[in-house]
Amino acid sequence: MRLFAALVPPESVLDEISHAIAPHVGQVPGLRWPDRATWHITLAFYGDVPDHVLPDLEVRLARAAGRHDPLDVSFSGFGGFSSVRRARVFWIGMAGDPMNRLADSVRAAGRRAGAVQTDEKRFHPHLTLGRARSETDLRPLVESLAGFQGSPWRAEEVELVRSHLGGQVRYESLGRWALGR
Ligand code: 2AM
Repeated sequence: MRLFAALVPPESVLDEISHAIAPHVGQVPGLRWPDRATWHITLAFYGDVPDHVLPDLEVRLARAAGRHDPLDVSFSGFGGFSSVRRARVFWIGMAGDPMNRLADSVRAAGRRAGAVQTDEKRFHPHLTLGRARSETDLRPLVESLAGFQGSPWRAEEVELVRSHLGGQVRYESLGRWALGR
């Protein structure tokens, strides 16, 4: 099964982002806007994991979450991967560098449980808001959203998510573990 670990921001914070991007949704040629119900911040992408790994992964994720305090974070700054000029992914980032240690632990939990690690890119906390099939210049979009600053929120749980690929990607939550307990 295809798995990743994520933080899911509160609805009120997602409302702010929804509101900010609303005038642009559907207006950028080639950019698709995933359904808001799928929005999340990936901490670690595990790729395809054998079913038998799941129980151990859950134990290790619970332990990893327990070792980190809840995180006070906020959304800030829009951008593109691999760059704003040539983007296939449109995202919103986070202020500061607030969750690298947590992401390291969550990634290590997967490695120790035997989850195949396919994501070795440098961790860059973000929430994906749009995807393009070909490289797209998002400078006008990013410029028009400059100045957005999300309200502070507290990340309190790590979520393990299964992604079901298909015409429409669907995410299924397999469990949540509290930070700092
Ligand atoms: P993205 O949003 O930046 O594309 C589920 O696919 C989640 O895992 C997505 O949030 C995705 O990040 C992230 N992810 C990280 N590495 C990935 C990879 N190699 N393939 C697919 N998704 C990946």
